[in-house]
Amino acid sequence: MPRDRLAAADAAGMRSAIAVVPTYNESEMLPRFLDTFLRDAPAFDLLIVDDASPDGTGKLADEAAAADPRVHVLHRSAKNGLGAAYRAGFAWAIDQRYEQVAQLDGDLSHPPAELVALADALGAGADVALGSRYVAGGRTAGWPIHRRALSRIGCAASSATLGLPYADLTGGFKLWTAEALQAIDVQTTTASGYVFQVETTQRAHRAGLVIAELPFTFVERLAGASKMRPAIALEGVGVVLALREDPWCPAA
Ligand SMILES: Nc1nc2c(ncn2[C@@H]2O[C@H](COP(=O)(O)OP(=O)(O)O)[C@@H](O)[C@H]2O)c(=O)[nH]1
Ligand SMILES: [Mg+2]
Repeated sequence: MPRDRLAAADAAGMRSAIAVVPTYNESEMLPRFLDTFLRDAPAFDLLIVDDASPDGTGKLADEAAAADPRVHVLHRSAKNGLGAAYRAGFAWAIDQRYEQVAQLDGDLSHPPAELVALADALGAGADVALGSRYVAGGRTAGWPIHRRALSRIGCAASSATLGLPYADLTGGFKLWTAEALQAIDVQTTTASGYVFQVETTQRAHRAGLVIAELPFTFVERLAGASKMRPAIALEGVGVVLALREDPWCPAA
């Protein structure tokens, strides 16, 4: 954010930027994620939204919060999906008056250092910046062929079905202004799984927000396991079809 806007935000009692990171059974990745994030994204606070991970991720997050005032934790009572975790995290961040809200995975697939490029796009006038694997310069590293195919097909089919001109519609690396999250009424989104990413970008498009798409390299996790399941992919298909008729429309 440009310095004058930051100063104005300060004067209005706003805080500057935070990243919301949902976690479920990320105890193997969380310590590395925290080290990297706190070093590489110094302009951002961090909110971990943990769904009562049985592997103790929530306790690790609490320890990090006790050690560093930039780190905050939201504990939820059960695994309720990525969309629900993000809705809770966004509500918290807006309530705390953050000016910019990022979203990224807790397994370092979305490099925290790249938040600077997304923030520059907001500084240049975008309302939301999408980290994109599928624009020139972006890519995925370390994904097996079936994951690459699933992602590519998911992106292409969703953009074609919904008529949305974005290369990486299913990606989860984004930076929003708080106003943009409010403009899309993010609390009334309904997707529970990963298709939440499509639903929010579709709303941003319909609301006429300025959407920037910036290349980054998605790096497959080095430890821990993906929570992607066939049922989650299937929810995606159903929700994308339903989104063609989404009754939501932006406030006049
Ligand atoms: N709080 C919460 N986090 C989740 C849930 N499902 C996945 N995540 C987190 O969302 C992020 C992306 O999930 P991941 O398993 O890496 O998916 P993949 O990258 O598509 O294989 C990771 O930080 C996960 O821990 C969930 O139901 N609740
Ligand atoms: Mg992942």
